[in-house]
Formats: sequence, structure tokens, C-alpha cells
Amino acid sequence: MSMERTYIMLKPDCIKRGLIGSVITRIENKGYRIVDAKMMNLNEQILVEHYAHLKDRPFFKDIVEYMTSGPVLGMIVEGENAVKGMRILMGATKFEDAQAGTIRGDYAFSTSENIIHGSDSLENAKIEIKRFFG
Ligand code: IDP
Ligand code: MG
Repeated sequence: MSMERTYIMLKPDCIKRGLIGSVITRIENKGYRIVDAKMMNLNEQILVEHYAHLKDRPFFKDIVEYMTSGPVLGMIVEGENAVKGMRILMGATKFEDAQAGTIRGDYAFSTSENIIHGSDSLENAKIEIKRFFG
């Protein structure tokens, strides 16, 4: 275990539904610290980079449409084992697999619109923090 930083992003459905406070409370209750945060309106270019691993999937256009439908809240979250820990707190990508008690398990009712993004490895966390915070 080590002190890590991960990139977390509250997606447009989270902001539209007024769940920013509820989600951040869960992150802070777990003991993680928000070291930076900013509201952003994403464009297609940054999403093509960020979701490059999905660009050939049939739902890629839907992701871009959804992620540009309103502002997101990008955050740098720090804590012991924060990369894996945040993935556990978030829950599974597919909403029907996300367990109760996780953020997606408790709030998401769709796989495409699933409340929150979190880096999936320490390497990607570094890349994503640079991508969104420079
Ligand atoms: P993750 O967000 O749990 O890391 P990824 O596989 O990296 O999952 O997918 C990125 C995002 O793309 C998901 O959070 C979700 O918004 C969307 N997505 C992934 N798989 C599907 C799908 O099968 N249908 C619709 N949207 C999807
Ligand atoms: Mg991912």
C-alpha cells in the first residue's frame, strides 16, 4: 500500500441529479482527501483521448453525447491505495453488477450514465491527472 493520487470525475448525470455532495461525502468518509477540483465542459477531442479504449465500440457516440451534455466535476483524490480503493468504492461498470453500498450500486440505473469515473491503474491515474489538470 502507498499514498496515491487518482483522477475522479463526477459525470453529467451526477451533477444534474444533485448528487455531488452525496458522492463527495462518501469519498471523504472513506478517508480520502480532495486535493483539487474543477467544473469543466468537455469537448469531443479530450473524450476521444480519454475513452480511446472504447472508440471502436458501437456506443462510443453515445458516450461522447452524454459526457458533453453538461458539466463534469474533475477531481484529484489522494489517499492510501486510492486508485484501487476508489474503484471499489465506485462499484462495477455495469450498473446491474454494481453492488449495493457502492456509489454506482446505490445511484446508477444505467451502464452508460453511471455517475462517476475513476482511473483504473496508477499509470492511467498519472496520465489522466495530467490530461485534465495539466
Ligand atoms: P469504467 O468507467 O468502469 O472504467 P470503462 O470500460 O472504462 O468503465 O468504460 C468507460 C465508460 O463508458 C463507462 O463508465 C460507461 O459510461 C461507458 N460504457 C462502458 N461500457 C458500456 C456499455 O456496454 N454500454 C454503454 N456504455 C458503456
Ligand atoms: Mg475506465
